[in-house]
Amino acid sequence: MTAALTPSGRQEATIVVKGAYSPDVILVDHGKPVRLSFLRQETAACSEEVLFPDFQRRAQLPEGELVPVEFTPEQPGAYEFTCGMGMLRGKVVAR
Ligand SMILES: [Cu+2]
Repeated sequence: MTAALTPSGRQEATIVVKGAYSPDVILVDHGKPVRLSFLRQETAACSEEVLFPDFQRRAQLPEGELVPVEFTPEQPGAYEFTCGMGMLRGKVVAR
């Protein structure tokens, strides 16, 4: 899916975490800030943390809480995010 552009110029999307990331591919424009809000709808320990290694971001995802993760992809490319064990995977594609 394509992230929604807000009036402030930020690109936003909500990602549900339940056995997988949904959506698991988010399209954005490079050079503009991105905010992904994670909503974890399960208690499986696997998904309790999300990592964005390319942006040095990580976040704990308490069940039922909307947790924002912000970064700016300065270059076009595909940037992976995973759970703490690397089992769940998604990516941000910046064009
Ligand atoms: Cu995991």
